[in-house]
Amino acid sequence: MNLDLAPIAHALDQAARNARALPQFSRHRPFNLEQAYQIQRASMAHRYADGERMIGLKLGFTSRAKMQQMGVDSLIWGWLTDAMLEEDGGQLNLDRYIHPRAEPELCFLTRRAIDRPLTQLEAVDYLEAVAPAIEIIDSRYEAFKFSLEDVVADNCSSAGLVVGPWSRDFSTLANAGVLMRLDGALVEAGSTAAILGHPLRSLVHASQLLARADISLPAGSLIMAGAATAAVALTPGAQLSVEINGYGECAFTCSGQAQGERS
Ligand code: OOG
Ligand code: MG
Repeated sequence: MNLDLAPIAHALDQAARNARALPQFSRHRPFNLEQAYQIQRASMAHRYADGERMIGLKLGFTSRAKMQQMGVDSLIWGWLTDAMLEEDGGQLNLDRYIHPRAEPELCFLTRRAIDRPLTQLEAVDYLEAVAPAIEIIDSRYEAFKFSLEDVVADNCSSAGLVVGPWSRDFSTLANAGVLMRLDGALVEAGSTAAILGHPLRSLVHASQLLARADISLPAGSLIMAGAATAAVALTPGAQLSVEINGYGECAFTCSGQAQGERS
């Protein structure tokens, strides 16, 4: 990695820890996509050095709804750590976030190590279970605005995740209804088919990305497939739930207050 990319990784790590927004790097210190993934890895290395444990990975921009909302049109991937896990049915403390948003996802639990590119037919054999999930994204950039390279460097806005009940039934995964409610009112509705046409394709893409990066993902890892709909902003006291038809629901209630963009 170029020496001058290390300070960017450090700045992103600090921004995430302290919940302080940063100006986009692409404005004054542009870097390419390959460098963005190097920055992402270097910034994650700071967290591992501080005792956080890698628990899996997430894909982003696997649905048109998300690409349109954020104005980015390429699939991206980042890392999940144990510190990001939030309790299903619990309180989500907004204090440690900048401008958090929630989005409805499916979470896969792997049964075998993923160490080569998989086909869609093989993918299900690598799964132990699937669960309805909520991803909490919190871009470290001001106004939640970024280029593709910026967001990749920022570990794809990963900040938190809530995982609902596990199921071993993969038979209706292809086209299950997705409902997201805020304070009981429906705010987003869609289908798991919005995730690359079939959520198992997220697993296929993950296996290809891992193979290209020469990384083996251990059995027992989580893979967040990417949001099926646009994300919604979280406000103090909000109750957020996601229901995936046939797979049940997961939910949380917000406590505290997000940091906002004070400098
Ligand atoms: C980037 C992360 C995108 C998804 O599920 O599509 C993502 C962002 O929107 O800030 O997690
Ligand atoms: Mg997501």
